[in-house]
Amino acid sequence: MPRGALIVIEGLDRAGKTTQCALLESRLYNSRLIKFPDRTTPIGQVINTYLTTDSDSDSSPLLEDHAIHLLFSANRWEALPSLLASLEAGETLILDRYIYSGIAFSIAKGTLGYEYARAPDVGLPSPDAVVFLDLPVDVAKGRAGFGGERYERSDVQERVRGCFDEVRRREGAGERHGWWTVVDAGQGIEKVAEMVEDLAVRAMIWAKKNELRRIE
Ligand code: Z5A
Ligand code: MG
Repeated sequence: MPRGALIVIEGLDRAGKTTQCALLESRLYNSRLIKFPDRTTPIGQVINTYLTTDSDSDSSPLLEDHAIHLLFSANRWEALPSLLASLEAGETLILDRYIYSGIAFSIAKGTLGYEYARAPDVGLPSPDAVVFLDLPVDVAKGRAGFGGERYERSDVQERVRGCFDEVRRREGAGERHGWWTVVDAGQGIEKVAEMVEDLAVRAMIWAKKNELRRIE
């Protein structure tokens, strides 16, 4: 049986990642959606406390930047057996954020270098397609839910947007031309969904003919 495709949806806050992942899962036969961070595991619960607490306190001391970065990566590694089982069983895996959020959000702090930030994810499965939903921060601010968590501030989001540009330049290049696509997330939900579905179908065709790679 051919392996399943690994499709990653990335983007800034409120770009519509979760909306699009759910739509894609509902439209693709034999697909499975996983969101990172997975806040349900013990590691994920530490991450959740970090994200939902905006300052140092006795009940929740601020985690050092490298330490929280490694926990985000550990949260992906703990999902590895399940990711591989799905792909081997031929399921299309849709990931709502992945290592690229990990790199961009951490390097935006200015305390971690690019190579340090990407190193802990080396060895994880490499996506067959990355769809980056791009949205100006001032548009994202107008969408429901912006502002509730640690990174949901305009200055942070602006820095992260610049860091995602660097991630796209460094990770999206190479011989697999077109595997990283930037989609204008300011369009209507259905319009974006059609583009995402088209990219997903191409990734599924690619995955049938090519072995799964690992992040190198
Ligand atoms: N993080 C990290 O630091 N390191 C890591 O390794 C990883 C993550 C994996 C987790 O956030 C935080 O962790 C995140 C990065 C960091 N911090 N920030 N910022 P999360 O993923 O759990 O965040 P969330 O609460 O799910 O928000 P989100 O993912 O940023 O939003 P979204 O999924 O992109 O958007 P949405 O929920 O689909 O849509 C938002 C609203 O907009 C909703 O009302 C929709 O109906 C509406 N919407 C969606 N699409 C459209 C269009 N096209 N037009 C108009 N309105 C729309
Ligand atoms: Mg989301």
